[in-house]
Amino acid sequence: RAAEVDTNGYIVYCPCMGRIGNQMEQHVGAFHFASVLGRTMVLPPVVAHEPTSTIAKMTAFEDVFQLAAIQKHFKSITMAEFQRDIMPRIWPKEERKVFCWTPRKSSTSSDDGEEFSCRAKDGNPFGPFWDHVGVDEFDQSVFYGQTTGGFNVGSLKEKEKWMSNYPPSSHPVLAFVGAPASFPSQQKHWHYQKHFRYSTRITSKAKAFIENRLERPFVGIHLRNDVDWSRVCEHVDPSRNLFASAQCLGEPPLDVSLSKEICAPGEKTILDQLVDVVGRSGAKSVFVSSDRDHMIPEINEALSAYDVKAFKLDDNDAFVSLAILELADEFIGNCVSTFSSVVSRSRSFKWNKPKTSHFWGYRKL
Ligand code: GFB
Repeated sequence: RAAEVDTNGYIVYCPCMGRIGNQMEQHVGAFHFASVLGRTMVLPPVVAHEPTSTIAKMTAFEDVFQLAAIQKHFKSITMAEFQRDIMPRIWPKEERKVFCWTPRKSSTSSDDGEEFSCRAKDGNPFGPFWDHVGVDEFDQSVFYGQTTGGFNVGSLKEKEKWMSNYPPSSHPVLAFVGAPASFPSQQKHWHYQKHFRYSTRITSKAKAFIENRLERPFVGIHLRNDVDWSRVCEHVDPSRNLFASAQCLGEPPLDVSLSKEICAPGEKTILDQLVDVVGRSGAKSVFVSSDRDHMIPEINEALSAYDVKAFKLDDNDAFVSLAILELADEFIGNCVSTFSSVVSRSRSFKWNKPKTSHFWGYRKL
């Protein structure tokens, strides 16, 4: 059955910045924005950057998340339905505007003639994303930063600006070059994470791994230790949040300083803290998720007195890892990493009884 047109309009955006964690940080704000404006969200694909390809890979939203759980709370439509049923009716080729905060400079040319454009299709993943949506080109760029004060539609005034500047009657589709949301996410939007439930494929793999390989209670840990991460941690400033660090430090002014040890914990910090959590929780196994070094031998050695062993996935599937970590009895994550923040938000908001999270190198005062 063809989807009906929503006369309140649609929002479509490219999750063009960062990977899974970065994208989720922005989704929680963007879904809030769509709700406040009363528009239907076109469910964005997960954009992945694979080392073997120069073109980003798009995975349909509904292959990763449960549609029913999202649609129970948000007016939303799959990208496929939007393309098939909505685009031809309300968003014809010659009327496609694209929204960005300010004009974007070309990354490849110094062509001044085109300076005032969103350059929505310029570069990867921008070009591949709009190709995926089925947009060959946009007819006009709209710089909403000049007119609306942003996508912080917390106040009625901001909402009214959006409604009066871009009413659904003349702007049925608000298409954004990047997520209409702040990065990192705002604490007041974290609860939206509960509606992002993993698809049956992912959940059943996670549950099977827990059942077959782990013994409860188990501690799930996230070790973010690939080489790109040490470069991030060079930017640690003790008095400021970095990426997702509000998940442990809260909003400024910070009570505890951000440190290199919180961002890139050393082996001693990791093993001492893990032994402590295992000891206090009576855990019987450990699940390790990592982008590089899972430290399985080191962990097994450190936990030998407890007769507790560490396990990792055979295929290192990132979404299955996230699904296992949110189900863990205890979780120790990286406070700065947005990959860890997906887990901590899920643990806080997805379950009837909230699950707490610990962070490497960080102790609550
Ligand atoms: O998710 P993400 O934006 O979080 O990017 P950070 C990290 C990516 O690394 C994930 C992989 O999306 C995964 O592809 N990764 C990290 C993992 N941890 C794991 C893991 O435990 N298991 C698996 N399978 N994969 C920042 C980004 O990463 O890193 C910034 O936010 C920037 O955009 C910076 O790229 C260097 O916040 O951790």
